[in-house]
Amino acid sequence: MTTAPGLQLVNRDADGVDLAFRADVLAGLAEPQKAIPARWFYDDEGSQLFEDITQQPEYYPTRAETEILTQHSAAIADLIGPGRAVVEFGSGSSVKTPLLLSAIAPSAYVPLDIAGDFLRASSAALAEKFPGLPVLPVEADFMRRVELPAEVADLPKLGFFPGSTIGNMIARTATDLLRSMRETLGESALLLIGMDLVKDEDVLLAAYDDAAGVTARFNLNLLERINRELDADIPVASFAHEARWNDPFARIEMHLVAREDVSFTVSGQRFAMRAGESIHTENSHKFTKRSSQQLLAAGGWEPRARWTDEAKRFSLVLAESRPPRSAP
Ligand code: AVI
Repeated sequence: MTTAPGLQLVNRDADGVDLAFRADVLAGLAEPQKAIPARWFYDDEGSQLFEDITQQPEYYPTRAETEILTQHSAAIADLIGPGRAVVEFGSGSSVKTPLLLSAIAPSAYVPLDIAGDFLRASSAALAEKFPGLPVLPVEADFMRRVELPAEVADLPKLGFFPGSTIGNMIARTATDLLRSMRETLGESALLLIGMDLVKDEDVLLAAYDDAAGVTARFNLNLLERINRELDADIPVASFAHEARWNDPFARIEMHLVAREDVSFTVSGQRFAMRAGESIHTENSHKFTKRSSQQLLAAGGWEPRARWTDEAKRFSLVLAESRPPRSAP
């Protein structure tokens, strides 16, 4: 494994408080529409709850994308060809990554993640499954250009970004990421990206508010995490999980809604909320064929092929890096 020694990605104060977490929470709670970035969901508890969400009957994206990778593996492999270095943006899923790697005969696998522990554990598991494949994890924030290991410098690259995680970003951030991916992967790279599709509102709302209450626990865990880590006293039982469909933006929004008037302290700062007021915690954008094409184009990628699951709930798009041009 090749992680830079001493690489310090999380900035903590003397009490071990993650300073970026505290800054985001304090700034977000001071906004007129309170909001906290979704990336703070994923502490150990939240990561486990997300894994549990993917097992819920209502949460179709993981099963639909796995179906695509299984059913269309031959066509996907044909277009990608053998010998590419697969660069995964994120630590890799225990199911989807092996499906892709077994389908395409890659020359190396390079997972990028800011969460080093998670990265090391998933890389070790992968290396065991694919004994002949060089596995070269890089601990890095992939929202910016990442320096890839020298071993893959001259190999053609395939970026892999499954799960429709791109949908958790607003268009501006998603575009920035797609551009950074081009810079990380270099000329003539390919990108295989999962993009969830617009569909019946009831199906979407159920996927983000499952009957077993796992997504509700995932959302509320953010408040528990603030209490655990930021010296806070948020009355978690006074909040309810809510999933909303925002049609103009074609996205599911998750909110934490105050059931009654509440006041609480976070890191010495006092906040108050009225009953019904919410903290906006996540966007999950859904795409059409057209909107996915537009977003990819804005980020410098041209779709080459597109697959959906049988029920047309989810899409996997293979795109090619395009040099910038100003003429039509
Ligand atoms: C990680 N991401 C793609 C998930 C989604 O569907 O937007 C996160 C999630 N939030 C609630 N359920 C799942």
